[in-house]
Amino acid sequence: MIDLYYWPTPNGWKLSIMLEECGLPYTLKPVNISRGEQFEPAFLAISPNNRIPALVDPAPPGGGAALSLFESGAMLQYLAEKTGRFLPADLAGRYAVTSWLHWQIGGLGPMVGQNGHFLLYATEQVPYAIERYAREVLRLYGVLDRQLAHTGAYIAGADYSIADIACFPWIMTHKKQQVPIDRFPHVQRWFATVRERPAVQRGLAVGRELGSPGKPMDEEARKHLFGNAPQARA
Ligand SMILES: N[C@@H](CCC(=O)N[C@@H](CS)C(=O)NCC(=O)O)C(=O)O
Repeated sequence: MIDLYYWPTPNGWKLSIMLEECGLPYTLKPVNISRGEQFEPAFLAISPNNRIPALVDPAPPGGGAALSLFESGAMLQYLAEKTGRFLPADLAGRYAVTSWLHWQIGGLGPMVGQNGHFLLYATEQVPYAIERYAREVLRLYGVLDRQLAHTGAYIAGADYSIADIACFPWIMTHKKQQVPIDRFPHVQRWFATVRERPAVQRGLAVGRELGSPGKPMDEEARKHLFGNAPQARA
């Protein structure tokens, strides 16, 4: 059975949602990133970048040794290939999904992450950084809105795909991130549709009891997450 190394965060939810969508059984391996467990050697052997999610599949297609993966985009692609779901078989369709998947990994995720950092967690207010990331997040929402206006359905076309699964948890943070989603009607429509999916609801509920939604971040979590932990300095 697949082991999912996980904490209930936007990047973690991508994988809990995907596994629920595919109906694949998995064992949850919580990695408490607020307590520094992402720096433990056993976890680093699976995820050298000290980030969740990661997974180990003891039975990869075609046989062979257990496969260990990090980076959510690679993991989504792997599970899509393993199950034949949420990634079109035709070349053009597959690369439309791949392009939007990479757009999420290289653009939407990091920019929304930095926006949240400077808006909500930085110890000092840095207006230049706040404005820079807020503008970039609005630009990215605009890009997604135009794409969804064009497809009229899901991000990479008529069918729900791993591009939708990757983007959804980051758009879900729009209120906290102070993004006026009503300025992006196609994103709003898509978001409401994806949120209704039972597997998305199940994926978001995975490990809900582990997190502390709504609670302010404590000092120890700040140390581990914002680079002041000894392990991060080493
Ligand atoms: N590009 C990575 C990003 C993963 C990531 O940033 N994960 C965060 C949680 S959402 C994490 O593990 N943070 C731990 C840390 O910053 O030490 C992916 O897509 O898997």
